[in-house]
Amino acid sequence: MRFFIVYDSTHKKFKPTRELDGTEWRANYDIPERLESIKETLKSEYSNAFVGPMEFPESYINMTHDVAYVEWLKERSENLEDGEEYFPKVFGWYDHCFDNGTPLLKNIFRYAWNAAQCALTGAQLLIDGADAVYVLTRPPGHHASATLCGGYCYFNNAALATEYLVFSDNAYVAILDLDFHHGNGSQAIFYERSDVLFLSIHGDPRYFFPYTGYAYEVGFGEGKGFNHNVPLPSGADGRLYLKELEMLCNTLMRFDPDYVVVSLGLDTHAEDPLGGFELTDRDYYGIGRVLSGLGLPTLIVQEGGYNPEANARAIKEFFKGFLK
Ligand code: SP5
Ligand code: ZN
Repeated sequence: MRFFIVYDSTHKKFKPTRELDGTEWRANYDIPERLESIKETLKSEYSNAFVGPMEFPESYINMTHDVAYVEWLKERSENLEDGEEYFPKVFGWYDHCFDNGTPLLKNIFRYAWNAAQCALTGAQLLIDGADAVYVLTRPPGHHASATLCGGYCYFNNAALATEYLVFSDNAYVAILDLDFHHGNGSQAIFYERSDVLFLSIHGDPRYFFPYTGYAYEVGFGEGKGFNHNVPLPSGADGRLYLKELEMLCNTLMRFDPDYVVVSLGLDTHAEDPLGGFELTDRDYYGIGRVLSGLGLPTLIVQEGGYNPEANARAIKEFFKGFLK
């Protein structure tokens, strides 16, 4: 198995401090430690698999993001003061953001682009013949759409990697989104496309952020039938989750993709502070087994997961299963 882990330490300098949850300010959950704990665990088992990111032209961002959105992000990125946190205006069209948890900081463009380049690197390694690549990066991406940041996401890392595979290799790609939260950005980007299949298991949109991902969202136009949402009730355990995952994987195999891009959130873990599922460490072994059973070149992109210790245990089990 040709397996790589793409990691870059630049993310450690990206430190949002707070977010507005309803009407309360609280500490921002997207902290460097949530990735560093994973890195430490994987370094001890798979240190030879680690590689750094390659460089890509900035224009590649426009494979998924509108020019005006990128310019907006860049302008603030350059003009904010050190330590300043700008919370975009969420209502109307003044800013490009859909929540109050995604502050702009100085150099945010650089951090977001760095994460995206890690994902593009993973895609390139797959094109070059790797069997599997894990992109260990933050900020995450699956909530970001062509024109909006939100949910801690600025550029959609998984969507950019997907577009890169489609354009460079004339490929059909299935995105399997396993973060606790619905990948509303990824869904929106590919909603009218039949060359990219979007599949997602997530918390019930009636109660959980980002309040999208109903089963009736099935795609539009050309893309009708190429979008599958599986919302699960809060408290869903590994038994239910793995059963639903296996069914979704049958749908995936019928699409017969050239590549699979997994948006892997570890916020499905019972000990996660934001997610509402009850998965245990051992369940990630099962998820790893199911994904390796697909037998397809796979790009695994890190998304959420906000308990550093639980993240480390979950990822260890995941790769034990996946690389078995
Ligand atoms: C990538 C990712 O996992 N992003 C998750 C963003 C979650 N944003 C927090 C939403 C907070 C919802 N608060 C509900 C009120 C309950 N007190
Ligand atoms: Zn999440």
